[in-house]
Amino acid sequence: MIAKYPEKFNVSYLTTNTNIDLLVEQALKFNPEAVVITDRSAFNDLISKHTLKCEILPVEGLLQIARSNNVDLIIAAMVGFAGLESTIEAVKNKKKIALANKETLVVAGHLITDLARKNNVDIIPVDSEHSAVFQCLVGEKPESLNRLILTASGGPFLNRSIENFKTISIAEALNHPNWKMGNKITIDSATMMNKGLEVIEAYWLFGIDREKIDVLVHPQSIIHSMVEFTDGSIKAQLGIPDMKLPIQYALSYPERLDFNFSPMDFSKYDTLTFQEPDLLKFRCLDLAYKSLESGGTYPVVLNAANEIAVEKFLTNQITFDVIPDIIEKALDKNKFNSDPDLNEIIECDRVTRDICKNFA
Ligand code: MN3
Repeated sequence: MIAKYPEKFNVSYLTTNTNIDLLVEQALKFNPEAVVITDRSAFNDLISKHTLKCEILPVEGLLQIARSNNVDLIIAAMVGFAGLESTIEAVKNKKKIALANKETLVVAGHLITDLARKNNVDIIPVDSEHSAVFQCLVGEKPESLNRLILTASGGPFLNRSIENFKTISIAEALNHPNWKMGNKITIDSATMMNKGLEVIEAYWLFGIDREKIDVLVHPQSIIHSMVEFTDGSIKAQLGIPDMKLPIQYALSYPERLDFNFSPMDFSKYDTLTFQEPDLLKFRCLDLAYKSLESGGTYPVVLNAANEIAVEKFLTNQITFDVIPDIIEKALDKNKFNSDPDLNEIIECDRVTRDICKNFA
């Protein structure tokens, strides 16, 4: 998409954690000023190869990007807590943010939205549900918003009985029915923690009461989310599940650019179905709702404990059904702080990870 619109977009920086091959391919294509490789050994690897003309920077380079005068938009798409500090720095430096990293708002929504307001910075969601809501809200007044309905595919275990959650294999959990995504978010989709994180993300992005954010299971993933207004009218945003569209919209907003899409054939989707989420089966979603309600450091603990629990599952240390147990135990141990600053968030995240490493 960026290659298609060279007059609109100019790539100044590219970053990766470990995916060096793709980074090199993109750097040769877009000629950035510099690339950042956050993983230390991947960084050393690339440095030793010296295949690029541009500067090659380690993880500290993220802050350089956030402060650069040549950058007006940053796509924040790192996985998990790792994206927090550079995103905050970018907002402080008045960079428009296309936000793909939901964890950032989950753990520090109050800090980021405050800073964005003070610095007059737009945060444009990339997450497909939030992009859908964002698109439905164009031209509407905030006070007309009555309810957000975030749709959820329900993941691969929607119809599996909870008694059989213990025997779920890693391969089964990584096999998402509708979306191709990274490992962490795919497991989050299987536990429905992903939807829980998205409820918290929506709370901060759209400034709506948490009681007015509903989750609706819609296995076909054709409706990406909906907004109900005070007159009862409901707007939905639909399309074939393809992340390229919300990414492009975040970059082109408020314009729409052409997109080489395959037209939606509704006859192939003659049945769109909906159901309430089962909070007893998908306890992670319930824990996320409760964490949002309790506020303060609870979402920080929720997120850190989830990251550790997912990692333990992916490395065969725990079974799938234990993921919510670990998160619940961590939430019980939270030393509650109702209004944590950045350092307190970082400390709470670190302490929670330490505690969770000993849970099994
Ligand atoms: Mn999503």
